[in-house]
Amino acid sequence: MTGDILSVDEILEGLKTTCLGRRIYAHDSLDSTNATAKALTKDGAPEGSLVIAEEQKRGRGRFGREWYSPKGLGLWFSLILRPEKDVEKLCSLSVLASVSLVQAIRASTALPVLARWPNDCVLQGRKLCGVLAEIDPPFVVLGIGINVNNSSFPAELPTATSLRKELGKPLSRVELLCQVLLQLERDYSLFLQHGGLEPLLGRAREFSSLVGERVSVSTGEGSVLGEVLGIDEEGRLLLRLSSGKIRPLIAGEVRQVR
Ligand code: BT5
Repeated sequence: MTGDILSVDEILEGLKTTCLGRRIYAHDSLDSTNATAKALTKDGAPEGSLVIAEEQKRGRGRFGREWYSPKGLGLWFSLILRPEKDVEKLCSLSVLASVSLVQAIRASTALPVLARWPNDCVLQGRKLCGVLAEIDPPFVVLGIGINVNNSSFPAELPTATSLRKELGKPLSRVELLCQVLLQLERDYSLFLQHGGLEPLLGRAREFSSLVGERVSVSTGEGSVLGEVLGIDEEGRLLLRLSSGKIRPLIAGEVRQVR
């Protein structure tokens, strides 16, 4: 793991994909890899292009939140996708990415990571990864942040964790990146072939931190309380309300209720 620098050569050496990451834009520092990737779509960057940075100065989360992206410690990257589908319906790509992330991280570390709908990976409730899929028709920029070798986090992030903290030792970011990209490519092609998440639903359920839990989901139209039944093929969270009615939710912030 000498150096563990995210250089184009090191990444290409370990990469087994045919599309994702075949064109790489590697930077030392960027405001946000998603912002750079969006700009690159205008310059004709091909599908699968990877934008990666050692640090982000203004890494972003959903709803204008910040994503803490310190230098050399994590994987902060974005992929340019062009799914040739009705991209407006693609809220399911963040669900897809969280399932692929769980699979790849479990294979690399054997840690019991789970996916927390719609866009996180967690370990015992602590946030390890975040996904931000931004739709910019006909493109989707899929941004992924993974806390890899952080030994600590700022006080404002008491529920963040990293693979290093959980494993007690550092991990090669390049190897993990190659594993994540390969898994994402497999899952993305399944998604394209079937026109939805259907082939991934078994894993989405198995890896879910929420199935069977009582939750409160805050949506644009207020909070909804219910029990999580699963995820459907459009990536919606299926909630059973106290009336017995099943309500699919497209987006929202989930909080477990004891
Ligand atoms: C997310 O948003 O979780 C999406 C994060 C996506 C980050 C990637 S990095 C590469 C690409 N380029 C970008 O600019 N972004 C993407 P959300 O669900 O809104 O969660 C954001 C919240 O997570 C923040 O308000 C904090 O509470 C917390 N947070 C921020 N940084 C964190 C970190 N490094 N680890 C864990 N939690 C964090």
